[in-house]
Amino acid sequence: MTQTKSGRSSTFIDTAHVYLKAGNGGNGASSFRREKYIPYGGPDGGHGGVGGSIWFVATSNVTTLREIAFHPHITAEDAAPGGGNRRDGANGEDKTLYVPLGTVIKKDGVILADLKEEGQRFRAAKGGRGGRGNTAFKTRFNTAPKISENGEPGEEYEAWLELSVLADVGLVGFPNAGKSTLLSVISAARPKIAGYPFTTLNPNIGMVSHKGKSFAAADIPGLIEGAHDGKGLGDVFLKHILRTKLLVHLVDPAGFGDMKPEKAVKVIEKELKDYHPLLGKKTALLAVNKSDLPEAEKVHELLQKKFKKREVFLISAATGKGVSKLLDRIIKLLPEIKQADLYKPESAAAGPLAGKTGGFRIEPDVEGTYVVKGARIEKLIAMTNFAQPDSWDRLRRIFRTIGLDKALKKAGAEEGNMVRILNREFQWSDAQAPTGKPGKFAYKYRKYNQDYGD
Ligand SMILES: Nc1nc2c(ncn2[C@@H]2O[C@H](COP(=O)(O)OP(=O)(O)OP(=O)(O)O)[C@@H](O)[C@H]2O)c(=O)[nH]1
Ligand SMILES: [Mg+2]
Repeated sequence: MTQTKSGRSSTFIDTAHVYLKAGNGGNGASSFRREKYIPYGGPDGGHGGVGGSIWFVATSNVTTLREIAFHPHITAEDAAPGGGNRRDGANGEDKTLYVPLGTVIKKDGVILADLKEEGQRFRAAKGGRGGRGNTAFKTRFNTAPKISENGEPGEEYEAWLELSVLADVGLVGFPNAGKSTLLSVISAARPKIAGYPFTTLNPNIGMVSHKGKSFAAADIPGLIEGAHDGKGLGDVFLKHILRTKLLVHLVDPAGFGDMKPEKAVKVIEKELKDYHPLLGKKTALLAVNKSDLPEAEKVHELLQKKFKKREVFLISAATGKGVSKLLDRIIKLLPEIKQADLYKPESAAAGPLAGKTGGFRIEPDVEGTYVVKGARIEKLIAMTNFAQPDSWDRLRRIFRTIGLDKALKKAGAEEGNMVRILNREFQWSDAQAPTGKPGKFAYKYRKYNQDYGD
């Protein structure tokens, strides 16, 4: 296992900042049937294919976000354009990424998905729809349309992935208390065990089966005083027990350093509470470990006396003594814990998911320039094939229908002003449109070569 400078294992990574770009839809085709002896063959331009989407799938086969964090540029395939003879373009292939159970996907601080179940799927970025070929624009009045749509751009944004390990039971305690030993005894997990502090550098999870019941247990690195503030390895991993239902607090009868076991228990519990109030309220079973050591029994009695309302167990992770009784209690307690009391990942800011806003808004830019923003209108621009005069007419018509002309006029737009939408700029004119009736607004157009940052 490789180690980073901080001494932390670099194989366990629980956050990833990624850039997602789903595949663009294919452009529709504008084409006409041309065959011998068939005059006026009619439009036969096929539709573009659908762009590939990006999916995240939760699986217990993966335990870290490492792969994703190291390859943060995630794209799905673009679709192929439509062709003549009604040939539709091929769809782009989807991209599927596997993430550990307990992965939360966020955009601008808002939770999009919380993947908790085995096989749970989330489409994080949707591939663009294919542009329609000119066959779709045939009407009674226009039997030979030279209009085809461009493909819809695939969804594109930056996302944050955060993993908080999902386990029913969390094992906590000072370093060297025997947490990893216990996990190795009750499950098939094989965490590293050694007689020095901070053996465990990242959380381990094991499935425990006991008397026909099963649950997941997580062993997190040892906590020390100040862990909630970042001392030791503590705070990085405390979040991983936030979502557990129950804690088992292992106590070393020898205490920790100069600290007596009784004090040690209080220190750990304070760390938990200081990190998050919910951790302080979680049901926690105390278990004095290493019962084979001579002082263990006395420590057990003492703790039982000091913490009257608590259940205190005496076990030996090494010999297995008392472990079955502890597991009995755990499987009895687990179903009694209410889901409602558990921690739920929170969104940083409440609000509607971005990208869902219909309509548009006009923002004055530099003198004489207006920027029009809105998901729908921007999509319309992206899907317009500006090489086709007929597409132009269609765009003008839509602008009029959705009220953009009126809104621009109300916003103070004057003859010759610029109107910018997405990466295109139009010159706005109240004069006669090339094809329209007098008094309708016209747009002359020029393309911006580069995209705008926002
Ligand atoms: N005598 C005795 N030793 C034990 C028992 N359980 C664990 N140990 C020993 O205690 C030491 C620490 O055990 P670990 O399981 O690595 O402890 P940990 O709590 O995971 O420690 P960190 O990962 O450093 O936080 C090892 O040398 C174990 O062999 C026990 O029941 N009796
Ligand atoms: Mg350990």
